[in-house]
Amino acid sequence: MDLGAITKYSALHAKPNGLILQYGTAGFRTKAEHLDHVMFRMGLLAVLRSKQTKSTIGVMVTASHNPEEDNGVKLVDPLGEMLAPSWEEHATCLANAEEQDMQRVLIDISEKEAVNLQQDAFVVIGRDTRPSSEKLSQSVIDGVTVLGGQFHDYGLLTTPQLHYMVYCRNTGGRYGKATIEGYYQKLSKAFVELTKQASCSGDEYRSLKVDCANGIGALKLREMEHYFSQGLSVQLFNDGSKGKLNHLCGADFVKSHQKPPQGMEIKSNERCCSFDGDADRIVYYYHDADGHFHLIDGDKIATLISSFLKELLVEIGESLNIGVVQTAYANGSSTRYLEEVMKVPVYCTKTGVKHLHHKAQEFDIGVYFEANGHGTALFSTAVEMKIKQSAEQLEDKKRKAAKMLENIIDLFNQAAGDAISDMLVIEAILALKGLTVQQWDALYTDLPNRQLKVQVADRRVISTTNAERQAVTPPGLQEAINDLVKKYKLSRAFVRPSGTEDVVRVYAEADSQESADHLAHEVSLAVFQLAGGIGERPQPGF
Ligand code: 16G
Ligand code: MG
Repeated sequence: MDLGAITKYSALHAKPNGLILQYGTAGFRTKAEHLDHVMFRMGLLAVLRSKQTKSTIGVMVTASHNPEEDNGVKLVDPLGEMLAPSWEEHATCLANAEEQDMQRVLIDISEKEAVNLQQDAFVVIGRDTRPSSEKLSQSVIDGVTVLGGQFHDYGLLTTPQLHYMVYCRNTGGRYGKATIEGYYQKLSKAFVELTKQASCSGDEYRSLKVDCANGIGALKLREMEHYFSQGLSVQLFNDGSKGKLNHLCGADFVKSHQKPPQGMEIKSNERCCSFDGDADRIVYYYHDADGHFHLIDGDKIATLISSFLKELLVEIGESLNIGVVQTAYANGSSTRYLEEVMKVPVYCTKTGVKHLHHKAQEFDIGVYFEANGHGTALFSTAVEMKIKQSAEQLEDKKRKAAKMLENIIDLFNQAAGDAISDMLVIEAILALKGLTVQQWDALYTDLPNRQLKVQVADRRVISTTNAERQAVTPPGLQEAINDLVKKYKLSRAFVRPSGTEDVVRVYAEADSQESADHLAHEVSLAVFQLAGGIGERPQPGF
């Protein structure tokens, strides 16, 4: 390590005095103007991680669904996964070190993690379309080069595309080619082969309206469109040509406001979807003939996908273990439907993709989705091999199912939840099953629900257990929630400190919207009273 050079370059990316940031659920996120030093330092850290794992590491510059003025950065581990927890701690330490402590912190990390500093390092970098992203990714590159790392800058990419590149590079090309064409070709080939099998390929299945949140998804989908146009035609809205990123549009807006994005004209029963700002989330929706808006969120996407996979397995005659992974935010109706009707085992983990991804890896086939639309399906290597063999050997009908499954395995981005890949999987399943968006929606009816935020002096006073469904501290809070929940039918409520904002989140569901709203309000009051609420007491009404 050339400590002199590091000190010199670090001073060019100086940390604002007193600024403390945390590597949160999805990396660092804050106002873009506070991030230059963090980017430089994450370049340094990526080199150390690459040397330690003897693999390519990814660095993605994005703040996903957050406002355009924000930015963020996260590291991608060798198999396309989120950074390992012990390295998240190193990231926080390094980002918060004062200039004069930088050298010591770097040496500490290298020693603790037994990093061989002589080892080569390779880092790949991607960024979203935020105005601040280009300069910030240059700061990452400065960090990489000053520590002697090699790099490839992919420039503009969706977050899942960067995960894909990392995965491809570390598996010797077996997963796919680590180029943007490689990504387009792999997914499109699988999609076109799959949809060729559909007996219903009428107009209804051929077109889809996509709200791209004025983000990177628009650019990439436009580039990719002609690769799969045989199977699907997409009409892009909020493509970044005029509107602001994530403003009144995108998956997060649609899911949290339960209304359509601005800038998209929707006719009744037309199938529409929204990506978020870095295209790793997707939700679907439509207007019925009476003009009512219907949201089809991550839970219903997981249901469609896992049901279809289960059907294919039954057809092939394979009894592989398939599991669905959700979080506490999953609508109670979805969990009930999966367990009782589909007979698929369901597991609940803490919020944050890394927790779901990790759990899903325990199954032959693990389907995971957050209600907010982030998810994918993972297939174990053994399953992939078995399916490939079946596709060669089995007789006609079974072979067809095995072939479909083979295509589906290729179509899912197994490195991360991916709006583009999920969209193509969903479109293929709808066409193959001949399902309209209304029929899909009608699988089950969501329980009415409400989410609220409460401001408290220190959100860390709330700790939870049982995958965030129960509060352990402060004392008395869980008992209070239990008593409130008892007052309503089909009700459930939980609270958790946010991992991305300085607030406590409240979730409630019940048999009617009115009850869900009341319950959420009462729970907010309990949080306010028992967990040190600040500012105005929560008011009823939304
Ligand atoms: C991050 C997570 C997302 C999670 C959300 C929760 C990733 C890539 N993203 O955006 O999965 O749902 O945080 O935010 O892990 P909250 O803790 O503020 O509720
Ligand atoms: Mg995102």
